[in-house]
Amino acid sequence: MSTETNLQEAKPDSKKYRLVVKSAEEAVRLIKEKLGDHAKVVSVRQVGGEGLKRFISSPKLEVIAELSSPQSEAQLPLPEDNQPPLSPPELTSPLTEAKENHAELENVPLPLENPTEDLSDDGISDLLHKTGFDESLLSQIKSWTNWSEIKELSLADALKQITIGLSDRYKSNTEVPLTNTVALIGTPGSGKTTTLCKVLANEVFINKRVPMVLKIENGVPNPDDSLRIFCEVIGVTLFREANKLPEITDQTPLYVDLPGLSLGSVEDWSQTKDALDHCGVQTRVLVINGAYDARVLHRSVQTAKHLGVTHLAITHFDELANATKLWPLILNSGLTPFCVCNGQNVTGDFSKGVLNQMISKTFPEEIYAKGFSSYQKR
Ligand SMILES: Nc1nc2c(ncn2[C@@H]2O[C@H](COP(=O)(O)OP(=O)(O)OP(=O)(O)O)[C@@H](O)[C@H]2O)c(=O)[nH]1
Ligand SMILES: [Mg+2]
Repeated sequence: MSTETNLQEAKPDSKKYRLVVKSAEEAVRLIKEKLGDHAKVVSVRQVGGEGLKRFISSPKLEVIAELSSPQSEAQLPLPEDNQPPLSPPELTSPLTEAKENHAELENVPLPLENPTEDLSDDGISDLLHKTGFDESLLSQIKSWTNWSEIKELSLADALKQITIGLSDRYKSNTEVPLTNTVALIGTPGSGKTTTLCKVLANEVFINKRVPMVLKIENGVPNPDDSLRIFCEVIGVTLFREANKLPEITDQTPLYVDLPGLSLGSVEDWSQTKDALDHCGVQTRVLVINGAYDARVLHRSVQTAKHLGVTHLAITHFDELANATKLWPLILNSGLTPFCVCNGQNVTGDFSKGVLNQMISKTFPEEIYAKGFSSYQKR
């Protein structure tokens, strides 16, 4: 495969290097050749357009590799061309990154004009309602035993207590452990295949495992050349028949891509359950489009429970201004959060830090920016 490749220092003092390659094989070879055995891949992204369809027309991967040991630094090759150093890739949005760096809730920044001003009556509840906070979440919060205290606090403190309350409830949910057999299930177009590609790229480049993919048709056509080409590019074998699969191990987990299941056809869901039982697939991830109406999402969860679903993946998170409608699903569905997807890029826009992602989209930006005093004057 002939490929235009460049190897450049991503940031002169960071020991990070950027490669643009056409396949995982080429990335592995170049990293080893140019950076040595100590280099590790820190991120991989699709270059040129978004979505699987654009990816297959000209598959290119941008790989950022980092040198971890001082010995290998000494052998560093100089950038091969005269192009200026590149900035590191945007791994996450600045807000998400800021929140991810603020694991301690005490540090959640609340840039209010007057953060110490007290709220009265149900001021906080009205304010949240006005800024589009999900009603069902709001009534859940109002049923918390400490709500009577929260509503007496200043806006900054009230938001902090709500964040703590949500986080505590998230963490107290029992987690279903992941296994080596994972299927992505959901309604048509919910983002299953795109999510699968993101998970696969993460497995290959970051976890250094060798995943396999089984594509099940199950009577419903699941034509998808793009998945086949994506698998080829990142060096993953795609199987179409379960009985041809080699042994599944910790190093060679199995991922299953399925056709979309319509909420109107319960039969499709039960057939899929039989197929997954037959293949011994234990981890069953329901992929939902987070931009859908909450009632539709609730129905998807209820329907998927008949299929023995264990985990929840949320796509189209980038399209949400506020993710509060997703909290009741996350807290009450009994499904373990799996990941959040933030865009069409098939190798990026993916986070396993669901709690941080949710917190970063719980309170609208305007609520931070707005002083409570101006709200009171309305
Ligand atoms: N904005 C945005 N678009 C996404 C995201 N995930 C997937 N998409 C887009 O949603 C569309 C459907 O994605 P697919 O991954 O093909 O969905 P699917 O569930 O596999 O679809 P079927 O196999 O046809 O049921 C594509 O155009 C994707 O690029 C996301 O997180 N954000
Ligand atoms: Mg698909």
